[in-house]
Parts: sequence; C-alpha cells; structure tokens
Amino acid sequence: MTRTGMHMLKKGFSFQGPAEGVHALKSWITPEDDLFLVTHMGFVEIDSDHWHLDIDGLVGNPTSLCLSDLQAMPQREFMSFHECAGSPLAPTLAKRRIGNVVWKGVPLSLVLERAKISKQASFIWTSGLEWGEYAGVEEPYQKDLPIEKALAEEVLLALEINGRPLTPERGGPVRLVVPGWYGTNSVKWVGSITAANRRASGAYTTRFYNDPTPSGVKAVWSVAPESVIVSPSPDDLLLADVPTKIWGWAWGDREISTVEVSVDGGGSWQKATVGPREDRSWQRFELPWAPASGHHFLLCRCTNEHGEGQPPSAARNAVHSVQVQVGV
Ligand SMILES: Nc1nc2c(c(=O)[nH]1)N[C@H]1C(S)=C(S)[C@@H](COP(=O)(O)O)O[C@H]1N2
Ligand SMILES: [Mo]
Repeated sequence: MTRTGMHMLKKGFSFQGPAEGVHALKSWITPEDDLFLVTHMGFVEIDSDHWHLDIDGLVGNPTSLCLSDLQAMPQREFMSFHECAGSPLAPTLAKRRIGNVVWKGVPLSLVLERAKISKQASFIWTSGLEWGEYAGVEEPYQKDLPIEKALAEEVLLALEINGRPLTPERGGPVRLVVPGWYGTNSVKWVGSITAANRRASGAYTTRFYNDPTPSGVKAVWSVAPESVIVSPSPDDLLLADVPTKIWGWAWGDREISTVEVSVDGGGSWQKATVGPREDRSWQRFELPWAPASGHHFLLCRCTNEHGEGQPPSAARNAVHSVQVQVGV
C-alpha cells in the first residue's frame, strides 16, 4: 500500500541504541546519536507538503492543519527524559532505553482548543501515519491519553529535538511528546487526533502496553522511579585506593528525592547526592568511592517524593547493577 507523499524507509520492528548501553550516556543532554530509536512497524518518510493533522470526534470545530498552520502557532521548549517501556511482549524485562532531550513544539492543548474540544471528551486518541505488521497485528499505531494529561502544558506536538527538526526516523515532521510518560505514548508521524469519551480500542492500548496487576490491568503511562549507574562501566580500569566516583542518572514522572548506592552487592547502602531537575529531566547522582582491590558489585536504587521506589528484580524499573574489577 502506498499513500500520497509517504513511503516506508524500513519495514518491521526496529531498535537502535548505543552499544555500551547506559554507560554511553555521559552528557546532561543526550545527543541524538546516543538516543535510542524504536519503531514497531517501520520508519516512514513523509513529504512535508503532504503532511496534515486531522482533529475530529468530540469537537465543535473539526479541523485539519497543514505543516505551516502548525508552525505558525505558539511553540515552547520542554526538557524531558525519554524512556522506552521495553517490549510489550515482555513487560517485566528492564531494557533501560533512556535519554534526556529538549523538545520544541506546539502544546497539544492549543490545537485541541482550536478544534473546540467538547466538555464530554475524556480521552484524546492519536494515530501514527505508518502502516505494517507487528506481532501478528496489522493496524495503525493508535494511543490514548486521559484528557487531564492531554491538556497539560508539557504535552507537545513536537517539531524539533535538541534544536533540530525531527528526522523521519525520529517521527518527523511532527510527533506527539508526552513528558513524564513512557515513550510508547509519544506517537511518531502523528496524522490524526480524535477526542472521545472512552479509551481507544486498538491493539496498542488494549493488547499491548497494559501491565497486569492484582487489581486489574494498568496502562503503561506514568514513568516509575528508575536509576542507572553510568560510571564506572564494567570495562573501566580502576585502581585500588585511587579516589573515584560512582555516578549516574535517576528519573521518573515524579521528582526523585533520594538515591542510594551499594558497593557490596546490596549488603549495605549509602546515600548519594542528587542534583536538581529541570522541567521533566533526569537527575544526576554521585557518590565518592575509594575502592579496595578485587571484584565489586555496585547497585543503585532511588525513591521519589511520594516514597515510591524500585523493585529488586522482575520489573522494567528493576534495580540496576554493574560489576567492576579493581586492580592494584
Ligand atoms: N507511530 C509510532 N509512534 C511510536 C512508536 C511506533 O512504533 N509508531 N513507537 C513508540 C515507542 S514504543 C517508543 S519507545 C517511542 C520511541 O521514540 P524514539 O524512536 O524517538 O526514541 O516512540 C513511540 N511512538
Ligand atoms: Mo518503546
């Protein structure tokens, strides 16, 4: 199937990310080259002249915007961590696909206002323009947001990342960005928005991206507290009694208030210092360390301002560990 002004660059599921994993993430703002890239059905290249966004459903003024209409609207920047929830087929596997970037775009709320969204609307559905198959399912990549989040100031129809226009692989010319929520919600190649009074019924909001919990399924929306050790990495050459530091990133939808580090495989924990957050950015933590020679098992764990933390294992935000060898 071909649609006017669009073609698939690469078909099928794809993941790209730095070979060193989280140990590559040394800078506050993640350069695009180090930022993971994910698609379920493939990457689509969309001709800017053909791109348009249709807004319909529970709205008083169904609207269609072309790219220059959107570009003429007020835009804002917002810094945010960007994290993939991992495979929807293995939701308890920690993949630690993460970065911290600056998005720029038009607040979704402005576009919804322009379409005169109805008071009856309680969910906003958005769909990507690509097509193809994922895990035996062949349907558009459609996601939903509860209206309170859809209207929040940080939710953008993004045109730029880190000061540059979105590439086709990044979801350009326009993608949704939902800071604080898992990447799956940030619909790339967005082409339509529907205001509705119920959740969307497609595979990407029912079969995939719903976690089983004792009290029923829970949508993969808000990002749970998580932290990773960036340095040292398992490959680093460390020397006994030479002072170094253990540092990394901690993040979550809610601000992180404490990070603890263990240098003895979880036997004891020490409080790291935790840096500030900007918008919905990640936060840097650091602990000075003068290691003895031998093998060391390092771990980190964080909690947010509500006291929510990280499970030791079997969760996408499970505690991260690094094993290092210290020489004499
Ligand atoms: N249209 C569309 N949007 C999508 C996806 C997709 O497959 N199709 N994948 C989602 C997932 S699972 C993630 S983690 C992010 C990845 O965004 P990135 O490739 O810019 O890092 O896009 C989300 N938006
Ligand atoms: Mo993802």
